[in-house]
Amino acid sequence: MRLVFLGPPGAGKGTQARRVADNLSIPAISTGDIFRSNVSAGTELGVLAKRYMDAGEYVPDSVTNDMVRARLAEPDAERGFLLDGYPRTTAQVEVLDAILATSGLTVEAVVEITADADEVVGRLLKRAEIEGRADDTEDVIRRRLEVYAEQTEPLTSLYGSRGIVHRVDGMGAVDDVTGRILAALEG
Ligand code: B4P
Repeated sequence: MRLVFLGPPGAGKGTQARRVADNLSIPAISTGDIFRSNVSAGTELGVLAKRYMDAGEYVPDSVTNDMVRARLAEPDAERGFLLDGYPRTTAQVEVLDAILATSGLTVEAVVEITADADEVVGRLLKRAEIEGRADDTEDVIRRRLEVYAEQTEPLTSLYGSRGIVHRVDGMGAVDDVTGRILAALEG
C-alpha cells in the first residue's frame, strides 16, 4: 500500500502514521523526523533545514524532494510506504508522481486528518513542555498553521480530484483516531 498522510501541524500525523504503518507492515517515512535527525547529527542538510524549521517555514522543495527520492529507493519501501508530512506543496506532488511513475506506480490513498486550530495549538504547546522542540512556540505554531493553509491545504482538492482522499476526524483519543483511519482505509 502506498499512503500519504495530510493534516495541519498537531493534527496527529506523526502519532497516527507510526500506528497505522505498524498495522499495515509498511515503513512510516516522516520528512520532519528525517530533518530532525539531520539537525541532531549536525549534517549540512540539518544546518540548512534548521533555519527553515525554526521559523515555521517549509524546507525548499529541491532539498526535500532529493531526500525523499533517496529514501523511497531503499529496499523496505518496495512493498509500500506511508509518507507522513510529504508531499506538502503542489511541486512536491508532481515530483512524487514522477518518482512513482518510473516504476508504473501511483499514490493509492491519502488520509487527511482534521483538528480544530485551538486543539492543535494546545497539543503542540504541551509537546513543547515535554520535548522542547524549537518550532513548538506559540508564534512559530501560528506561522506553521498559516503555511499549511497556504501551501498544503490545496493538496486535498488536488488529490480529491483523483477520488483517493479519506477525511478523518483527528479529535478525541489517539486509539479512536487510529480506529477511524483503519476503518476508512478498509472501506
Ligand atoms: P513535522 O515533523 O511533520 O511536524 P508536524 O506537522 O508538527 O506534525 P507531527 O507529526 O510532528 O505532529 P503530530 O501532529 O503527530 O514537520 C516539522 C517541520 O519540518 C515543518 O514545519 C517543515 O519545516 C519541515 N518539513 C517537514 N516535511 C516537509 C516537507 N515535505 N516539505 C518542506 N518542509 C517540511 O502530533 C503533535 C502532538 O499532538 C504530539 O505531541 C502528539 O503526542 C499529540 N497528539 C497527537 N494525537 C493526539 C490526540 N488524539 N490527542 C491528544 N494529543 C495528540
